[in-house]
Amino acid sequence: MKVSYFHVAGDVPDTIKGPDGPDAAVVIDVLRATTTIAWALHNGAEAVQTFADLDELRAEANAWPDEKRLLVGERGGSKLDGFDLGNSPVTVVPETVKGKRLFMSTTNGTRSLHRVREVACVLTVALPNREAVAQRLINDQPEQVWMVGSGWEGTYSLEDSLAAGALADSLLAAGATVANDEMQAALALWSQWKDNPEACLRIASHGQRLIGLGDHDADFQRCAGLDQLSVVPTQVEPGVLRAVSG
Ligand code: 3SL
Repeated sequence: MKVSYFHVAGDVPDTIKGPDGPDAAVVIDVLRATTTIAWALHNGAEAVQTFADLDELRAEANAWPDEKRLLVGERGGSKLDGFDLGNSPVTVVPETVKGKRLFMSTTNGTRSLHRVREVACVLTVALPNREAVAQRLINDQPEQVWMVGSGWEGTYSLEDSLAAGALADSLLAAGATVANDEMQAALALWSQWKDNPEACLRIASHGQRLIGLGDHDADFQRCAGLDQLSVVPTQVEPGVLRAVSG
């Protein structure tokens, strides 16, 4: 297994669609989309359907029974008006999400998912389900794995690289090899922060943005909690993620 990392959707080469493309893509948005997805599916959501475009989201959601859907929307770190939930892993508790489909759009994370949606195997990872996703990849042994961060509006983000390094650390221990310099740098970052990932999330620019918006202590705790969940969010049709245990 060869593992590469791309910081943001815009860095993903167009060869993604050809014979040199990946066998598996793993999308990362530690703060907070892929952490919210992992917790929502762990807590019993039927599926999370992701959208880059809000009009498409509303059209699809309107075709779904009212009592079985939740609209999850975030822009700039805040909940969108008219949506049921913002993008926080703390709010997707069983009483709210069990049996429901979450129609979700976020500033960056859902764009990365959109970029890779045609890959044969698409997973999402965050720190709480890092080991579960690693075990799935180790079992399935895809030849080329592309991890894709979400960043912030096209720019690098520290916390996504941290999680890429965390996942790669587990994969390398099982025999995987590094295929690009971005992956090598992410491993170095993980080795620096692995004893205190929350500190890394808090100094990251998006961590600072969230702190500027108000108290996000519970979000930081949840997003930094390592290897707590066995759920592996897996794309089952374009844009639709379901829980599969690792
Ligand atoms: O950028 C995104 O997709 C979001 O995860 C950002 S936030 O953490 O909800 O502010």
